[in-house]
Amino acid sequence: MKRLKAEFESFLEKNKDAKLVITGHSNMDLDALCCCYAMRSVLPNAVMAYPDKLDAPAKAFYEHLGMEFVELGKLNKEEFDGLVVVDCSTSVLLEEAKGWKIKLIIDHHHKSENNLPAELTLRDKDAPSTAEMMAEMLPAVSADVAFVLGVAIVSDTARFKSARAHTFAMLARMLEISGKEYSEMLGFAEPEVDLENKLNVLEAFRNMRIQMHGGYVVVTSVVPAHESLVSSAFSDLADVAFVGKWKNEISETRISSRARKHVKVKMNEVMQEVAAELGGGGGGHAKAAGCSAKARPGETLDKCIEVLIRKIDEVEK
Ligand SMILES: [Mn+2]
Repeated sequence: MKRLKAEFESFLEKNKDAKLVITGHSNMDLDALCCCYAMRSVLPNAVMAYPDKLDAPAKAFYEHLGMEFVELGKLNKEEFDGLVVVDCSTSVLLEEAKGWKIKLIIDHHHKSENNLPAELTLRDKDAPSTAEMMAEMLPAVSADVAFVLGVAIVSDTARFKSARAHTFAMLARMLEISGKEYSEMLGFAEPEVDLENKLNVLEAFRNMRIQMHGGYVVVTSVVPAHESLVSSAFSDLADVAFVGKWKNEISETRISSRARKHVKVKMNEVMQEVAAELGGGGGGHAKAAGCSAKARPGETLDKCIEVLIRKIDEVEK
């Protein structure tokens, strides 16, 4: 971490006046959004941009704070010195980075085969959020930056499920600097799901298939939208969840997968193999991962189960 902090500081030294664009992964979550915001605090000439859209909690927080982002695809690359990417280092989740010179990536995801090339990549795959890295690395943290980083830490650890001692130390510091209560951060980190989405998730429960493999309860479902919200909801009880959505525009399936903490198989490895076999990209974390596949959702979910069973056997041996 000391090395990352020093490299970040020397990057800032060289680029503090640069005209950069700060962005995160597609369907930005709170970690990506808040890290863009925190990054902007040390790159005053930078513009913040989203590649496509924000997920529901990120959108609500964005609107609450009145943040100003532009659409990445609408910017003219010639007018900027390059791109800074937070919370993402794979081209699968940032196709819009194509043609941009990437000056800096800060990420806590594993390096994938579709790794984005950057002049400097600061990666800590043991960090449960990019926000935790930012909280440590920023030379100075203002009250409003501390507040957004605190919200992102609570959100991206799924309320501390993936936390480590350092997470609590950083959160305590963010609470102190921001002067806010934990309950206020939690309110933005885990906002109430709106009525339409609640109905969507409950509908997915109705269409869910339940199987047993290696002593694990494994569930699958095909949904029209919100696959990650659905797979999170499933994994409140199911040991492993795979949820698929068909993307008609690009003729591919998106899978969101989750595993409960006692599951020994790593979901990012399952997702990578599924993607490799069906033509797509995959990655993420051990307990929460995703992939794309050039196959219909039913076939893709079958492949997920096949790879999972294989991985369970490998782990048993
Ligand atoms: Mn993250």
